[in-house]
Amino acid sequence: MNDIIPTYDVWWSLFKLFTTVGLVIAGGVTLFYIYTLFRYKSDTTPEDVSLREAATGIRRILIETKPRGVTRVILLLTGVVVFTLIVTTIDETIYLEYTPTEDAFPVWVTGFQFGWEFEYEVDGETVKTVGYVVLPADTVIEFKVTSRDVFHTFGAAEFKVKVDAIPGILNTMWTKTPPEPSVFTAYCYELCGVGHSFMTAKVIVVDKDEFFQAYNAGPEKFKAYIEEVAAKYR
Ligand SMILES: [Cu+2]
Repeated sequence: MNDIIPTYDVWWSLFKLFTTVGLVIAGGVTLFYIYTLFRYKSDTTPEDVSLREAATGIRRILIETKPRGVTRVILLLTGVVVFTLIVTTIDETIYLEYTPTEDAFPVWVTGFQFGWEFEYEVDGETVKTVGYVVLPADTVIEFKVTSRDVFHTFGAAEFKVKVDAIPGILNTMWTKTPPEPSVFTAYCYELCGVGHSFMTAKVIVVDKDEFFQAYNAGPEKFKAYIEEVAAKYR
């Protein structure tokens, strides 16, 4: 399970790739623009050409000019850049879509107007929390997400992934929790009514050993443990 790249690392690698390519191209285009401003500065005064003639001229150039020389190179470069970005993104998207291990820890999530309910399966019994979820650190989690009323979207900025919560449909989303205990907030990412902005849930990431010790002690002990943890953050 340790060789699994967390969803937030995948996101950052894509972010850096797109930002770098974007900045390089923006820099090149800006320099080229400044160069052409001076290089092809017109000697004629604006009064020489009427607006109507100028418009016709530009349209004619766009229609009649066949790509050649520098234009071809630019088109080829654009093609290469776009193709590379598409290929990289498909690769990463498939990775994010696919749950990387069957050992992922399952948590059921139900959205409602306006909050989140979480369910754990402990020894065949269901342990429920509302408004918060306690998760083990450094663990692959599989969220099984649905809704009991309207469309919502479950996610947290720290995970860098989100998934639709739709009544009657069980969507899944995987993520890997941070290596150290931490607390952050999950949000609803789809406008779902007047209370949408307040539709949050506290995500409490705790020590992995401590979590599984409580989890393996059975439903009663586990429920007491997560309630005790949550009480610290009220
Ligand atoms: Cu919502």
